[in-house]
Amino acid sequence: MGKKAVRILMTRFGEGHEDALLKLSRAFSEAGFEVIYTTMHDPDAIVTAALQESVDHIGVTTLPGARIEDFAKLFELLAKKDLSHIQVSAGGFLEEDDIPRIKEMGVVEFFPKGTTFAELIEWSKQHIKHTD
Ligand code: B12
Repeated sequence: MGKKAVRILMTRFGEGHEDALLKLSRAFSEAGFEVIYTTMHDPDAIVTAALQESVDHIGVTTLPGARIEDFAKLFELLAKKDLSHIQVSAGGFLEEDDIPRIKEMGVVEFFPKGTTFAELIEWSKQHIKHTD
């Protein structure tokens, strides 16, 4: 009681596939997280939203066809705005070789297609924490 919910910004790289974003947002919300949902997909806009909303975590879906450069830009902007404490997780569809690359950049975990919502929520409850 009285404990502030952990805030997650749910977003995407690329256009379309809003349904997945909505389903994910709903699952996180039902699991007790406070979800800020945005369909913006530009790293600049995402970092601005993360700052304004004081989020603890950013979840990115790559289903719409994310580019590896988007992740590089996201981490560059987070560092520039002193927001490197915000962790980033991602999931969806990505070339196998790109998964270790985004993890090197700073993505804490990547959830490929086939991950169940139960697995996702279990991981999130253990790993997504308050940053303040
Ligand atoms: C539904 C769907 C559509 C619908 C979208 C409807 C809508 N309004 O959202 C429609 C038919 C419109 C569509 C269109 C297109 N689609 Co489509 N679509 C799909 C489909 C069948 C399901 C996606 C979905 O909603 N999944 C529901 C989510 C919740 O489940 P999930 O994918 O299993 O995700 C799990 C994990 O990956 C993980 N996860 C996913 N994201 C995230 C994010 C975070 C933060 C976390 C923690 C976890 C996580 O959690 C989920 C649960 O465990 C997939 C194929 C498939 N079977 O997956 C293709 C797919 C995503 N589409 C694809 C493509 C190519 C397209 C089109 C470009 C096709 C075309 N040539 O026109 C267009 C693009 C449209 C656009 N730009 O607007 C490709 C994407 C390839 C890529 N990214 O490089 C896919 C993979 C199909 C394929 N195998 O080629 N599509």
